[in-house]
Amino acid sequence: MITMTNYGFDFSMLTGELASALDASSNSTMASKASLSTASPSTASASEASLSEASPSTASASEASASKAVPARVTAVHKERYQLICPHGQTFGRLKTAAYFAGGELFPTTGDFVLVDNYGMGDCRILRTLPRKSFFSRLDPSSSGHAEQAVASNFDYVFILQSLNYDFNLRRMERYLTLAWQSGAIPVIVLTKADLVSSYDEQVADIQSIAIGTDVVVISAQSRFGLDSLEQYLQPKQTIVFLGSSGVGKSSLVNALMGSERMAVSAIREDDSKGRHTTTHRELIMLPCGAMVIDTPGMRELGMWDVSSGIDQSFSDVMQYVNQCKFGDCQHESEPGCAVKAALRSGDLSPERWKSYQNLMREAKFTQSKEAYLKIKQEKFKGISKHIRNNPDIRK
Ligand SMILES: Nc1nc2c(ncn2[C@@H]2O[C@H](COP(=O)(O)OP(=O)(O)OP(=O)(O)O)[C@@H](O)[C@H]2O)c(=O)[nH]1
Ligand SMILES: [Mg+2]
Ligand SMILES: [Zn+2]
Repeated sequence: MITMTNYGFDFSMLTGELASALDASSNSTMASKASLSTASPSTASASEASLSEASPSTASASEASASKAVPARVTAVHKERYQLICPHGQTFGRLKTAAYFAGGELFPTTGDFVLVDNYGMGDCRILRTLPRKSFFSRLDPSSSGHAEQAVASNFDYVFILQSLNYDFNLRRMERYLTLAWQSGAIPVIVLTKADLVSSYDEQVADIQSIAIGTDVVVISAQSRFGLDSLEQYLQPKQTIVFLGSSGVGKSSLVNALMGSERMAVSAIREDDSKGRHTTTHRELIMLPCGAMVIDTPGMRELGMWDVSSGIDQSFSDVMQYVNQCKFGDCQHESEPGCAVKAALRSGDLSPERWKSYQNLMREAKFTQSKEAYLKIKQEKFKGISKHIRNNPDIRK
C-alpha cells in the first residue's frame, strides 16, 4: 500500500511554518489546512489514517475538491505535467495557475512534496509546494545563465558518481561536492566500474585528500562488488539523488539495486569515452529496500548557482587558512600575516587546491550578481503587471 510516509513525507514538517503560510492562502488551501491539521500529529499511523479518510465526495463542488486536498510527491516532471504519488496511488497533476504563475509558488521539481486536489477527475491540481528540506539547483543551461534550474529536492544523501576508468577528475569532484553540500544533504562519493581497473587505492587516496569528511565507496554495478557498503544509506524512507557525468553508471546502479532493468543504459562512445546521455529526465524510483533514488541525466555543464555555504564545507581545509589571515579582508597576495601564503609555501596547501577554491569563489560571486540581476528584473516585471492591472485601458 502506498502511504506518504513510505515516500518519505515527514508530517511534523507541516506544523508551524506551513500552517501559517496556509492561513494566507485561498479557500481551497484553507480547507486543505483543515484536513492537514488533523493529519499533523507526530505519529505516522495517525497521519496515514487521516490521509486515507481525506477523500469524501459529497458537499458542494468547491468544498468537495477542497476536502480532497492531500499531500503528494513528485516522481517525475514532463513539461507542464507532473507525475505524482499520492495516498491513492500514482497520478498526474498540473499547476494551479493562480498559485504558481501569479502567486509565486516555487515550481515543483522531482522529489518535491506538494498539496493536490481534484483527485479522481483527470489530472489533479497542484495547489502548493511544501517546504523543502534539501534542494539542488544549477544554472539553467538553456537560459543564457540567467535562471535557476531545480534538479531535485527533499533528499537525504547525494551520491556523486565518478567512474574509476575514464571519468576520474578531482576538480570536477570538487564542483559536485560544493553543490552537494550546498543542497543541505550529505554527499557520498561512489567510485564506479571497479571491475575495469586493476587497483584503485591511489584514486581513493586522491579523492580523500579533497573530500575531507566525506565517505568514499568503491563499487561495480556489474559484478555487484561494494553494493553492500551502500546499505547504510539505502534505508527505508531515505531519498538519495544520483549525480555524475553521462556514462558513469548511475542508471546501471539503479538497476543493480532494483534487481531489474528498470532504467535504460547504453554503452559509452568508443571514440572519446563519453556517455550518450541515455537518461533524459529525472525520476524518483522506489527501491525494493524501501529507499528512494532520484536518477538524473548526466549534466553537460555544471554551472554553479548560489554555492557560498557549500564552498565553506567542501573547502573546509582551505577555509581554515583563510580564517587565520591577519586581516579580515586579506586578498592573499602580498599582505603581511597571510596564512594562505604561508600554507602554500610550507606545502600544507597545494596550489591546485587553492586555485580550485579561487575559481569556485569567483564563479559564486558571479552567480550572486546574476541572482541580484534576476531579482531586479522580477521586481520590475511585477511593477509593470501591477501598473497594467490598475490601468486596464493600457491593454487596449
Ligand atoms: N564494466 C562495467 N560497466 C558498467 C558498470 N556500470 C555501468 N557500466 C556501463 O557503463 C555504460 C553507461 O552506464 P549508464 O548506467 O547508462 O550510465 P549513466 O550514468 O546512467 O549515463 P546517463 O544516463 O547518460 O547520464 C553502460 O554501458 C553500462 O553497462 C560497471 O560497474 N562495470
Ligand atoms: Mg542514466
Ligand atoms: Zn591571506
